[in-house]
Amino acid sequence: MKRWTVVAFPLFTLGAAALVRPDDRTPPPATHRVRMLQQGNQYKFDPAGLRIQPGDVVEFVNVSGFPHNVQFYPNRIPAGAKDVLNRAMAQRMGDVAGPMMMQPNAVYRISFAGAPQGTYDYFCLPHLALGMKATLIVGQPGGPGSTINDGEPTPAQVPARSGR
Ligand SMILES: [Cu+2]
Repeated sequence: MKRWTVVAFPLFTLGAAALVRPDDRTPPPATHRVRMLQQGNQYKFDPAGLRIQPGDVVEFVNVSGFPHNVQFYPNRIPAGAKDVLNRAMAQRMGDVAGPMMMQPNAVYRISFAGAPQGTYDYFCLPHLALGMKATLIVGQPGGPGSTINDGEPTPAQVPARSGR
């Protein structure tokens, strides 16, 4: 009887785990990190090209050369993305514009839950003229951000899997 109990418990546990996630083709949300930094006289997002899956979270970390912010181009994000971003972005300065980050190692977190798939171009306002620009692809690239490019990575330059 004792031996039966020892064997049965792990089997039952495996069965329960399988029931919790019946469809394992849908990956759980992942959290990605993008560092905002200064290297010499260059200011950049690292990685400047990031591909995530719908529902994932991106954490922007204030590493050096700040203040930085995360600001999307309203005309270079997928249709329907503006309202989702405005809800997802805390302490905005304006439309799809994150706050100035002043503190070292501060983290600005954006959840892309409910965000449409496509190409999201963004920049750092204080360092826009210095080329601090980036591209985020949610799912598959698409929308105006895929065709308008002025210095940030093109969709073809964004690794298919990055930042996990
Ligand atoms: Cu910056």
